[in-house]
Order: sequence, then C-alpha cells, then structure tokens
Amino acid sequence: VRTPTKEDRFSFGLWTVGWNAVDPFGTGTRPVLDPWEYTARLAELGAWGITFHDNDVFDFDASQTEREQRVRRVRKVADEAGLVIEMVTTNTFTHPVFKDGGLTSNDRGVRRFALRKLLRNVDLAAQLGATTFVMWGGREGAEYDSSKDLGAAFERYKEGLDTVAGYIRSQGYSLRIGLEPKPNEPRGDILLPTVGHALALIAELDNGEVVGLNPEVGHEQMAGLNYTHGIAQALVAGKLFHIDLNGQSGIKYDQDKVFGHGDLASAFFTVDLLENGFPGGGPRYEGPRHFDYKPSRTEGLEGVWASAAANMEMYLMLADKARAFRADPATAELMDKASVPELAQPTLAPGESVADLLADTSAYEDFDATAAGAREYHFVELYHHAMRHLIG
Ligand code: 3MF
Ligand code: MG
Ligand code: MG
Ligand code: MG
Repeated sequence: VRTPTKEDRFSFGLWTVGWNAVDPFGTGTRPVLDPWEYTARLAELGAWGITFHDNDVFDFDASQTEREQRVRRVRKVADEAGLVIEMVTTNTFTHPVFKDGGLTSNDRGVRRFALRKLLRNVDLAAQLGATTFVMWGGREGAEYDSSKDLGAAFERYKEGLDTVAGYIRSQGYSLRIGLEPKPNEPRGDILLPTVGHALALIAELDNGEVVGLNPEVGHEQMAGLNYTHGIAQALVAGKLFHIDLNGQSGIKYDQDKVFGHGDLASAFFTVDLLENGFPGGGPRYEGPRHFDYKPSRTEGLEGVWASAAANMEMYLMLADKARAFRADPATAELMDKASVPELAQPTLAPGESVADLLADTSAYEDFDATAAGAREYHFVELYHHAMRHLIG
C-alpha cells in the first residue's frame, strides 16, 4: 500500500491519539501529553489536517492569556508541520455544569452558558481557518423519561442551533455546522440519535442552510444501522459536511476502533461510496477523511502511532479494492444483471403525468406481476463478487 499524502486529506482529532486511555473502569495507561508534543507526528505519518475541541487545547477554566498562548502554540506546530486545522468542535460534555446537557439542559442558566461557550468557539474556529464546526450533543439527553419536557427540549435544541448558525451567517464566516448523531453514551438516550433524526431537525431550522452532518461510523452501528445508507441519505440531502471514520463491532458500547477494524464489509462499501460515488452519479462527498478513533487502552505510545497509521492504511487499502471492484467488467455485468443501473432511471417517463400513468395499461392491467415476481436479481452473486475483490 502506498504511503498517505496530503492529497488524501486524512485528518485526526487531537483527542484521538492524545487520549491517555482513562475509561469509566480504570485510570489512564499512557502519559497525558500536550498537543504540541505529538501533533507533528501525525504529519510525519501522512496526515493532512487536525481537529480539536476547545478543551483539548486549553482547560475549561483557562484564563484569556493562557487560552491565547496555548492556541498560538498549537497553531505554530500545525503550521510548521504543514497541517491544516480543518475542523474545530466544542466540549459541552466533560465539566459537571453540562451533566444535564448544554443547549437542552433544564437549567436556563446552563443553556445560556453553553451558548456563550459555543459562540466563543465559533470565533476561534473562524480565526483558525476551520471550515467545519462540529456539534456533538453528547449530554443532550436523558436517563429518565420523567426528567425532560421533550417537546421543550427539541424547541430549545432548535433555538440553540439557530442561534449558533445565525451567528456564523451574521459574521460572514465560511464555517458550516456538522451535527454528530449518537444514540447513547454518555446519556442513556441522546437526542438526535441517528442521521435521520438530525436531518429531520435541520429541515425545521431557520438557518438550516449552514447546518449539516458529521456522521460517525460507530455511532450509527451502535444503533444497529447501516452507516453507508446513512451517509448516502445525507449526501442526497446535500448535508454530508464532514465524517468521523472508525470501527465498531456491533451494538455495544462506543468502541472507536481503527477504521475497518469493526465491520470490514461495511467499511468497504463506505469507502466505495466516498471514493467512487453512487453508481449512477449524483452528489459526491468532497470533505476530509477524518478519523475519530481511540487507540485501545492496551496500547502504549508505539501502539498509538501504529494504530493512527492503520486508519489511513485501512482506508487506502479499501480505496484500492473499491476502485478495482468498480473497474472490473465482471462487476458491470453483474450490476446489469441485478438491474442496478435501472434504478437511476426515473419511474415516470420525461413529461409523463399521473394521468398518463393511469392510462398506461402496460403499467398495471397488462403488467405480468407473476413474471416480475419470479425474476432473478443476482444480488448475492454481485455481493460475493465484491467480497472476491475485498479478500480474494
Ligand atoms: C463521542 C464523539 C465525539 C465527537 C466530538 C465532535 C469525543 O462519541 O464521537 O468525540 O466526535 O465531540 O467532533
Ligand atoms: Mg464517538
Ligand atoms: Mg465512537
Ligand atoms: Mg465522533
């Protein structure tokens, strides 16, 4: 496999390789490092960009001077390493003040505080030249259904998002918000649990044009959903602004494994869509290939860097396989047998009205449903052919 280059546009959250592996059951197994101690290493491995939460760089209670100093320092190492700061996000989940959420906390004072923290971070994101502002509402949710006026919670969520989105527009920033759905963890149930829920809420916003999605592989899979289908619907809606690639093995806690180290076949079709687009054309994903994974707690610092490299290598290996799969004449043949290209053909003919359809006896009265019900689709052969490319 070739070495990753800047053209691949791979980016990493500082909280990924920077995680010291503290979890709810155990202390950290690795040293706590400052971002400038490891950021350049990402560039050496072939990454193009970095992303971070405000509090990955400076503490929650940092003074203005300290905040500026630390931001300047990260920016300097990024510039020197030739790394772009492509996305900035806000920590509205670690501090106890956010234990009942930020934008949807029952406590109005907390909601106003959360908004101020978000707006402050929007300014920072714009100042650093980031193009995406991710909002993961990790604590927006509940354990107890009796604890929330859910109707009000969705109104407050929309109010908060519209305020942030409206601010971005009024400042003329070229930033777009990427909402990150997740079904649970750390809350029992998180609001906007899936891509579909988030898309529906965005459609109700006043400033929805600057709001889209940052779907994470593992989060959709924690809900038992198909990540490729999720990002496909976001693409069709013009809302796939950013992605969090990682690995997850089934419906369980958020594993954040290396991309492809979970459901490999699903990862193959995700890369196939990202690299090759829909078979019949249509919107393409143009954003960064961003990894949000966690080097497992068993790994030391060697394992941190080996796993960071593994994310990019998995992606590149899958991209090669996906390209070969699409270029293979046998694939085109099987796709034809499966009528895959036919789905890109509109169901009504150009200019055909409902009245025309109703008058078309070949569509119904004379249609041989028995024959159509007996046809072969060859879907398993086509999928198996993809597996030949993947592991053959
Ligand atoms: C949690 C996550 C988050 C988000 C991040 C926004 C800590 O499961 O995935 O990572 O990705 O807050 O970018
Ligand atoms: Mg996550
Ligand atoms: Mg995850
Ligand atoms: Mg994420």
